Formats: sequence, C-alpha cells, structure tokens
Amino acid sequence: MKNPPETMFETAFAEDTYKGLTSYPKYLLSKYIYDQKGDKLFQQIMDMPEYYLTQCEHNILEMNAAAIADEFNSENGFDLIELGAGDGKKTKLLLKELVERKSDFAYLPVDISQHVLDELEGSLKKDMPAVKVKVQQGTYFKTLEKLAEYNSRKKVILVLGSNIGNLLHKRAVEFLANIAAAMSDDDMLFMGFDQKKHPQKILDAYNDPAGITEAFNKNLLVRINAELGGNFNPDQFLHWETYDPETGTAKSFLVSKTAQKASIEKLRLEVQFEAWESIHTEISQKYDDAIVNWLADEAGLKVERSFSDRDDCFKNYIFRK
Ligand code: AVI
Repeated sequence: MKNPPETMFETAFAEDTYKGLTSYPKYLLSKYIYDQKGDKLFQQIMDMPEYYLTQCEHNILEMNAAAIADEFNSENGFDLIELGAGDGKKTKLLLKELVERKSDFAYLPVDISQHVLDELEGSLKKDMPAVKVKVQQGTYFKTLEKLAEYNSRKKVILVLGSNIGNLLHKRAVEFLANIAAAMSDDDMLFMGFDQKKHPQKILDAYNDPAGITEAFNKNLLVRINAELGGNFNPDQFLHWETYDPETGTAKSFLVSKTAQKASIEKLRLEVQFEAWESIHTEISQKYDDAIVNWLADEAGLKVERSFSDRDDCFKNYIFRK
C-alpha cells in the first residue's frame, strides 16, 4: 500500500513517518525525537562534557553579557522574545546583566509547551523576581506575527543553542526569513550557530560513550512503537554519526544490523530492511562566517556583529534587517 488516502493519517507524525519509511533511502524527521522522554534526553545531552556546544555558548554569554546588553538596550525599552527557551539556564546570564543595570525590558519566552513555560516562569519568579515575564504559548512564527502586530517598542529576538543547525540550508533560510518578516528596522535577532571545527570533536559530541545520544536518536523508534503501534527492536539498530568537513554537515543515522522487518499497525505498513540499510534521522549543521552571511543575505538580513568563545567553537550573531 504505497499510496494511502490522505485521511488515513491521524497526525503529522503518522504521515511524516509513513513518507520517511517508504522513501529510498529511508529517513525520519528529527523534530519527532522530542516527546517528554526526548526532551529529558536532550537535557542530559546538554550536560555531557562531550556536548561542547552548551558550555561554549554559556562562556560567550558569560564573558560578553555587558557588551550584549549594550546592543539590546533602547531608549524606550525593549521586549526580549526567546524562541525555544527550554530551562532558560543560559538566558539567565543575560537577564541577570539586564536586571543589574536596571534595563527597561520584558522577557517573553515562546514555546509550544505550556508545561515548559510554567516551569520556566516558576524558576524565574524564584531566582530573578525582578524580571517581568510574559510567557507566550504557541508556535514560533504565529506568536512572532502576533507580537509584531501590537508591539511598538523594540524587539530583540533570541534563539540560542544552534537549533537552526537541525535544518537544511533551504529550510534555515525560510526560518530566518520568517523571523525577518516580523522584524522592523529597529529590531534585532541574536542567534547561536555552532562552528566548523576539528571533525573528531564534532563526532565525539554526537556519539558519547554513555549512549545518551544513541538513546536520543533511537527515541524515534520508541515513539513509533508507543504511538503508532510499531514493533521495532531498537537494539537491532546501530546509532551512527558522520561529519563532512567540506559541507559542515553532521548526520545521524540508525543502521539496521540485520535484514529485518518491522510493522507499524496504525500505518498499516510493513517496513523491510536489508542488512546495513540506513535510516537518516538528523542533521546538525556546522557553520562559518561565510555560510552565516550567505544565509542572512538570502533571508533579507545583515550580520551586524558576532561574539565567539576563545576557541571559536561557537558564535552568537546579531542580525538586523
Ligand atoms: C537541538 N539541536 C541543536 C541538537 C544538535 O546539536 O543538533 C540536537 C542533538 N542531537 C544530538 N545531540 C544533540
């Protein structure tokens, strides 16, 4: 059954999974890794010593908090809008600086999950009661559109953690262009981009010996089993990471260790694997200034300034229209 009626799919997850597993080569979309368990595993990844991205960006924000706050500041105050705030650990470094210098600002974290926002609001109330927090539940772009409509004061849009790296360049340009569409001339975008570096350091960050990244990657199969009635045996797949220093693209795969079949009841699908056949699951793009400038240009933005850690492992860029 290669061409199922559209109505067969109850969710986008079901439809995308069907498409990915009936394609050649097979693929699954990394955005579906993030259910409750996937979120927890990602938190653990961010705490791993091998996952240098978190520490590098933390250092940048810590070392440059004053200079960054200078850039954000505006006579009539500003709204600091964060897309995908998570636990806010890194953002708190900037909030602390802004509170200390008595900046006139409100912090608007945007997330699809009300649970994430409630936790963040609670921890900010406790740790930084002086911060004016207005949580925004919704998708990034709908929320940005809404905020652009009624907002007159300067907007500073914050996207930390190199999340853009999980998008192919074409999608990354669309992502930036959507943000640009909500920006006026006075607004700025502050965004993290993981940089090209020693290939081994990148491979190590995505293939830790404790197997946390492996469990994160395999969570796609675990979710298919739980939500779509699949019978995948995750142990029969290998977590495999590659990095191409020419393109700067790190890729994650699940590789079938044997010839095997898996069925997915809700998709009425039986998936056949040859021995060593792959499922591509994620890209984690690494950048340099030339790529970032090109992406910005394509999206109608200009790079105004960047901040980097001592080893140029990671950079945060400021963009304007
Ligand atoms: C969320 N994103 C930026 C992470 C990354 O580095 O690509 C997701 C991740 N995948 C494996 N480890 C971390």
